[in-house]
Amino acid sequence: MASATQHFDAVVIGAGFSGMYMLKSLRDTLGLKVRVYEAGETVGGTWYWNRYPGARCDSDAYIYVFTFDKQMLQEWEWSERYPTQPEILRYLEYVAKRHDLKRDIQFSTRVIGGAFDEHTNVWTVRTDKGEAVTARYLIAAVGSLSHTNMPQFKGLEKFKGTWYHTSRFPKEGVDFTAKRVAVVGTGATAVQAIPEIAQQAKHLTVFQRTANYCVPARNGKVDPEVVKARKADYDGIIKRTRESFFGQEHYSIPKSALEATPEEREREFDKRWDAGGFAFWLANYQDMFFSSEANELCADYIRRKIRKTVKDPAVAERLIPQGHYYGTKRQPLDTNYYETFNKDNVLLVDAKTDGAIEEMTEQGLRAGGKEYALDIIVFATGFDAMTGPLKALNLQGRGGRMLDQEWADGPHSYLGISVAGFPNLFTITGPQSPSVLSNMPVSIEQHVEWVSDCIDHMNKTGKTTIEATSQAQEQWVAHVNDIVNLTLMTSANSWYMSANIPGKPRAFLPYLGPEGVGGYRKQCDEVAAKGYEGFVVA
Ligand code: NA7
Repeated sequence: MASATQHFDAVVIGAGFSGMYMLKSLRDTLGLKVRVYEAGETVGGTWYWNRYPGARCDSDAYIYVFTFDKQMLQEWEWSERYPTQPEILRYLEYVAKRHDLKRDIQFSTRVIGGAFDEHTNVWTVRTDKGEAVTARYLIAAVGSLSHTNMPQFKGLEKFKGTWYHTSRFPKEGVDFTAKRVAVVGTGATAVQAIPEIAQQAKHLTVFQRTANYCVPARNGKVDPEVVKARKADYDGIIKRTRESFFGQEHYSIPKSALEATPEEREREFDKRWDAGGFAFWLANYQDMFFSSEANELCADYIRRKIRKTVKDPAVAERLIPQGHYYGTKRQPLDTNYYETFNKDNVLLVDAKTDGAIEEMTEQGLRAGGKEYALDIIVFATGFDAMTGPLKALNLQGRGGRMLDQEWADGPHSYLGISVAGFPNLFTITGPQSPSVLSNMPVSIEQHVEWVSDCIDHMNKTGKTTIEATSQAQEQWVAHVNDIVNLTLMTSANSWYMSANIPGKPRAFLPYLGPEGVGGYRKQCDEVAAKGYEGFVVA
């Protein structure tokens, strides 16, 4: 192992939204010496890597921002309701420049290991460039959806065409013109990519394993008067999103779907459907996530929409989800997704009715005993979510324990921000925090500020280590599971439930409530106010 030559107060891994703000906060607010390592060539994290056709944010842009710099909120102008991936990268470059962040970020450098030394109480962090540095604090800002899930398809090496994963698309893009293309997967990514690829490709075959309930995004220009009003009300927006359930300005209907009359329900559903975005998912009847009967009413509405949009009834039936409740998988937002299946050059191959993918061949792929000839395969097969990026860091805590071993049966964390046996390690939007169930920047800012306050407290009180107790951690794990077990979420084979990857132990990865991100924020603040209850501070 290379010997450590430089020492930092903190090392931050990742320069996406989380790492950028963590650096800003520790360096400029606390005056600490910080090094950020980032595998990409520039800032952006998730938004640097996910450059597939149609990649854009599913949260409304006006809340998909940093709020720590009020002038940026006034200055920055988004061009549409949901910004595209290149536009988000431009935004993050603007933030990096304005706050002079890049001078402390080492790009094109991947962290390949970290070990806590129990005698000196510092972390040694190793990189793929052969470098090793030490730091008092180690902060994993590695993103929740950054570890690619590329299934081991039999025969992939035989395929003579080209293939890509959506989360590692070539920077120069891919020309699909005159090509026979396949998209494997129909999650939120594929739902964005499919309509775009279908416009260019000679022929597109979509391989669907599980149909999803999609709702319209309704992207477009935002009325300048609305933009103006929002800019004037940012203090209110910040307060409301921070106190909200999902970090969004969406509020559920305080009523059971079963109590509403059919006419009233239809009106409420229409309102949300017409508004587009996450309204149908996050601002629906309050029992939608709890009662199978209430959920069925919402699902039925979407089924009717699919049948109305897709012209071929047999294709429509294949696109209608079976076997999971509405909203229990991540809501994909649709812009011409269902309409795309009306095009002559688009074919849907559904694992349930047409047969599952068996293998890749020289000429394409075989599914349900039939070979499909292809030039390009696009795998939109998602991520080893939340735990994947952290387990890959090769972190060693007290007594030689390894994080991937500690989490062999699923995540164990305290508040989703700390792990027993791993002192001075913090995980921004880590497993068992609200994270992916919220508008990410809201949760990122909350975690960054909490960690920053904690380190400030440590320095001011002359303490050097903070570590979750096993007892507090296991109570938190039980609490996370108790809450989600009250909902329908656990019944789905979703990536939230770790069920998208063979062999990944079934466990709910984020933290749901009971009062959403607002309540969680209060819990974290109370822990700090009680002298970091549940932690050993020494
Ligand atoms: P998702 O939501 O995990 O979707 C991946 C898709 O790929 C989904 O339809 C999967 O089917 C399918 N898949 C995964 N493995 C296979 C195999 N082995 N064979 C066939 N099909 C497969 O990932 P996304 O990238 O769309 O979205 C991830 C998040 O990024 C999204 O939720 C947003 O938060 C941003 P399945 O449903 O598992 O049966």
